[in-house]
Amino acid sequence: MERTFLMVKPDGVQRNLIGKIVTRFEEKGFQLVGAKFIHVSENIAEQHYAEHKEKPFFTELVDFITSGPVFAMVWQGEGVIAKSRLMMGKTDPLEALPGTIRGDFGVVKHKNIIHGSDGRESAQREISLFFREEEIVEYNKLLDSWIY
Ligand code: 3AN
Repeated sequence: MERTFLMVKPDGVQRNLIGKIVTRFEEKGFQLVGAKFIHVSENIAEQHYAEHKEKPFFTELVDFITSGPVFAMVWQGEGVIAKSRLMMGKTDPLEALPGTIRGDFGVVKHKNIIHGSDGRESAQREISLFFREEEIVEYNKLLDSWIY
């Protein structure tokens, strides 16, 4: 089953949005298989945002993601990578549609509430950057038989 890495960023945590965000993915029918509440180190932040190393906002990105605790998660389900990107909305919360997480809760691009992997390769990379194999919980949900 497909998996993705989602993270409520420091602004989402400060604004008490963890519960609302988790609820959206639960209600959609995706399964939470990993979660941790952590302070991201500078080293992990730089690896996480490696693809943006040359961008002018790289330092800002690293400073922001390390500025307070984040809620890191692994979610599982059919099509979870693409669907969670749709549920998050566009990078710029002012362009993100109402009904999406960024569209409903965010205002500016650098404080856009949530991160989600943008493809299979990044999902795998980000999950293994933040989680050890044994921190991912395999379990059957009876509810699944009503979804699939
Ligand atoms: P997404 O998070 O939607 O995948 P990316 O990967 O293009 O977007 O950007 C990573 C993060 O960098 C975004 N979540 C956003 O917080 C930040 N970011 C992107 N573009 C800008 C920008 N022009 N100025 C400041 N921060 C930006």
